[in-house]
Amino acid sequence: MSDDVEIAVVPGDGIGREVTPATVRVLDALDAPLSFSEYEAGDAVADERGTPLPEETVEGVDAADATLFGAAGETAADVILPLREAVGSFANVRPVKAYPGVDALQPETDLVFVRENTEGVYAGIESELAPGVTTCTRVVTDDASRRVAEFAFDYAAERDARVTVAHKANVMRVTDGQFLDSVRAVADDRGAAHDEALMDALAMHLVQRPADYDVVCCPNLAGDMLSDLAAGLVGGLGLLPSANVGGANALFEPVHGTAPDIAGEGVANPAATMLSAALMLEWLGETDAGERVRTAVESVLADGPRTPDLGGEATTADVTAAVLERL
Ligand code: GGG
Repeated sequence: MSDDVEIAVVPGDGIGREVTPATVRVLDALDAPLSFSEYEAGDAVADERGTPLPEETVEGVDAADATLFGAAGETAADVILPLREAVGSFANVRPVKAYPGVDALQPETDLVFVRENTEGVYAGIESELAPGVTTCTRVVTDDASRRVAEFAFDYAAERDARVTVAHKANVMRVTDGQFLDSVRAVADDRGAAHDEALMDALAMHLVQRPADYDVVCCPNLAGDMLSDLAAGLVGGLGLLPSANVGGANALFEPVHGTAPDIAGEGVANPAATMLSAALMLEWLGETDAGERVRTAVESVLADGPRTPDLGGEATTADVTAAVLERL
């Protein structure tokens, strides 16, 4: 591994403060020349300093080779969205996979959501027109839609997989219509086959037959919701990593949030963050190191200690110790 790979670590709030340090311990144990700088973001720093995203955090993320992020709570819109923008990400990649040994509603699930990461209703262009009357502006552009579609088709081609585009263009004719037209144009340019699915029906089909899907290209908010739904097929959000990619820099984070119901108890499942770190290592070109982390996590999921979300009684520290042993 090349020298001085600088990782910005932003634990955020809630269980982000438990699973992120656990993951840094695993990265440290790889004995690779990674260096870590920790930065604050989220609800706690907002209370202390009046801003959820201090300037030095954005500068640190900007300067780092990659960022490992934990979780954001009430201030998510002021933290995750600007950080994703800071790394220039336009695609949020969320693999959803059933792991051997983990109870899953749908054990054959193995798919990846590629979520548009910059626009749509998720951009939060909202206002109150008058008391009790609110509005949200949804911007969907051909450029951003084609850009994420190109990414999804490239991603699928590398894996010999098929793209399904999720949309609701029969109702959201202009905005989802634009997204769908842009994805179709990319598919046409490439001569690539793809499937199209109305996102409400897709939600049902994902539950019934997830094996029908490989790479699901989604508008921003739909990608957030459908990936959480799919987490329920494989054992929960404690297992879903994500990569915010597309730019010169990238940010990796578990799909889950701060989990206030268990925060502080030391029982959060660190697997999603560790698997996010594996994606980060691969993105950095350190495929062997990434594979070591993923294999160790999968081995622990198969027959090691389990946190309560997976039906066990182990703590975050127990799972981390087991991953370290199997690295
Ligand atoms: N680790 C990601 C996190 O904090 N998730 C909570 C959340 O609100 N996520 C929304 C999103 O991923 O856009």
